[in-house]
Amino acid sequence: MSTLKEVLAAKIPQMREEVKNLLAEHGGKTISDVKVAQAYGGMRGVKGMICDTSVVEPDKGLIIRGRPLLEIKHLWPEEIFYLLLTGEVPDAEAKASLQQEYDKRAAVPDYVWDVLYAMPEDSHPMCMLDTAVLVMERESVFRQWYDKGMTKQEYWMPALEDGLQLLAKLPVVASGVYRIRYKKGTPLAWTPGLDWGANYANMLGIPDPTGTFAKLMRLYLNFHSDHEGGNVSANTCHTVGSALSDIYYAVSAGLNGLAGPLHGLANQECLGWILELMDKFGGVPEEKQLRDFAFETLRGGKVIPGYGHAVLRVTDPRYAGFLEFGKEHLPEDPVFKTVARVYDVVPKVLKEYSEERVKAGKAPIANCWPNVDAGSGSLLYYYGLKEFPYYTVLFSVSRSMGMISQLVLNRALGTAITRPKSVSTEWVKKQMK
Ligand code: AMX
Repeated sequence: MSTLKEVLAAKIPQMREEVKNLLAEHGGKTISDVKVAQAYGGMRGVKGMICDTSVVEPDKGLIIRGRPLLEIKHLWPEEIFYLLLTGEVPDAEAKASLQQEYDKRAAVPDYVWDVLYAMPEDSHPMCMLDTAVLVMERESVFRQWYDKGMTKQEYWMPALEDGLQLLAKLPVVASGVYRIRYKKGTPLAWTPGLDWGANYANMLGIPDPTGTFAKLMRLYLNFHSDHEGGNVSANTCHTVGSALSDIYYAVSAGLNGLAGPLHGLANQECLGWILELMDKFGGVPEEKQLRDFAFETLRGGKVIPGYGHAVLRVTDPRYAGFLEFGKEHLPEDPVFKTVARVYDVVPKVLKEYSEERVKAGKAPIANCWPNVDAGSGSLLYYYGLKEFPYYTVLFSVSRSMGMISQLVLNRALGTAITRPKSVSTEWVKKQMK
């Protein structure tokens, strides 16, 4: 049976050869032009980096290694990580082997708990998670190998080891953050032989007599694993990693980006908005009440969390997958029913509001459909995970798979340090004359 490292070692020479030939033959050709509005607008749509783990099609959503997400929603997180890295779904043996790799690496150093316990009681769970990842930097095998001296060809090997170490520890640390921050008791230990998703569910300490919460966790960890290379967290992780900073530095930096309200933090805001709505109307609101509440939010200068996307122009398949899970497992739950009703009303409200904006000379809302964050919170809430500032931590554990696989592949390909050219407003003005 081959380990993940052996499978990658066999594939990497071919990947390198492919890129070398592509560059030799087409290196001088253009793949993107940049408009002034894009330079001022977050580089939206500028094709300026490579990511082979996944793509996001505006009309289809996430496609991991050529497989549309809803076709692979049954895969467990271990299988997704293997797929992201190698392009192949592992067979049962390879999956079990990866689970054993995690078993060997899941112990968390004591100093991590000391640091977490020393943090102020009102620290945001994301700040606690990012700090824990960063403080483990001293464990980096990449840094040890680098300090001793290694060839560029070898970079990916200690990077993979760091990645496996971090992935194995993340559910332990993240569940520990939950238990410390919300005073649920001391952190719980990893159970050898149990899969990554069920282990995380188990260590949170949420009662799960039917195993459905563990099922939701596997789905959640699958759905959030990757979203190509340009989003804030992946792009930040890539940029920091491109300086040969190790995986602990790079992933912690990426997660700091995920902690922003326009990115990963939106999922905590979504449930807050839903509960506020239910509170105002004493339960599941009528469509008219919901419509008024949505307009009130927009006219108050706020965004409707969970709706809109930088790339997607359709309902996010991840939202669709969560909606399907909710319909199967908790169809009568009032919070879930409210989420489903929001989906019937808010896209129309956003379209109307967008037309008003355009009349007032503002940019339209490019996408009025729900993104991943619009529904997941209601499912977590139902199973008893009610502390919604924690939700971005779950997102982080999952997204680390994408960031780590992208980083290992970039080490294998020897991707250059990131250094786009910035220009000044003066320069732009001169060009336009
Ligand atoms: N409610 C109100 N206004 C919205 C909106 C929403 N849900 N989505 C977009 N808009 C507004 C923008 O704020 C922007 O207004 P401005 O010109 O006055 O600043 C205008 O529409 C144009 O924006 P856009 O081109 O449609 O979107 P974008 O690529 O600039 O931003 C995103 C994308 C996700 C940040 C934005 O849609 C948003 O703020 N959504 C709500 C927050 C959210 O759900 N974030 C989660 C994203 C997914 C994730 O990373 N987890």
